[in-house]
Amino acid sequence: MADFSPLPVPVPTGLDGFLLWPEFLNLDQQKQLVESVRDGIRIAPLYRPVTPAGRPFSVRMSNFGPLGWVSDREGYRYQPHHPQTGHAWPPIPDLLLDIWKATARHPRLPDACLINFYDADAKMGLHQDKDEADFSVPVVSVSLGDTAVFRYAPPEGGPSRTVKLSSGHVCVLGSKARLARHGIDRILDGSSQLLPRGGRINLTLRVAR
Ligand SMILES: O=C(O)CCC(=O)C(=O)O
Repeated sequence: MADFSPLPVPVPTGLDGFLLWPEFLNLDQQKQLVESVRDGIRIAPLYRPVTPAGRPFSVRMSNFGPLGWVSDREGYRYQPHHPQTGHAWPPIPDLLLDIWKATARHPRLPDACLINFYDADAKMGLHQDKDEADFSVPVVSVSLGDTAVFRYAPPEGGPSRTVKLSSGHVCVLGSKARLARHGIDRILDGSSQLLPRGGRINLTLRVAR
């Protein structure tokens, strides 16, 4: 089990069930995850999915795990293979499983980890994570590289707020916030030196089935 001590205290987010740990990961752990992502995308290359309406995402994606989240003209779903290569996704790195155990505190382990890569212009519209079978299991999200402006709003709607997610931040959407609306307004280009060519990696761990 990776050492996350001293375990930081989550900061207030104003939304019940949305937990945010700034700088949860030290620099070595962040670099280790970047290496794991590099290894992963050698097996399962980043690609640009399209929405069911045929619009390309600005984010490029890949996955770790027995299941990976994909989007195409057929809709949103989880599947065991990369849509372009047809090969299985690489396994979820142990460090990510340790982060899950330390933050989600749920008896089930994730079976899917979406890799989102944002370049300086990429963003993600407000949405809910609803393609999973059991909404009682939280979602855990890890940020690496350039800082993102993360927008969130209660599941039932109402005013949204923003918070900056910097490299090493970890957040959990669970209980009343499991179906929170959330997205990425923008990337603060050049805000981190972690990725030599800039950009942001987000790793979102979920139990899909
Ligand atoms: O990049 C992020 O922090 C959010 C990613 C996200 O909302 C998703 O993959 O559903």
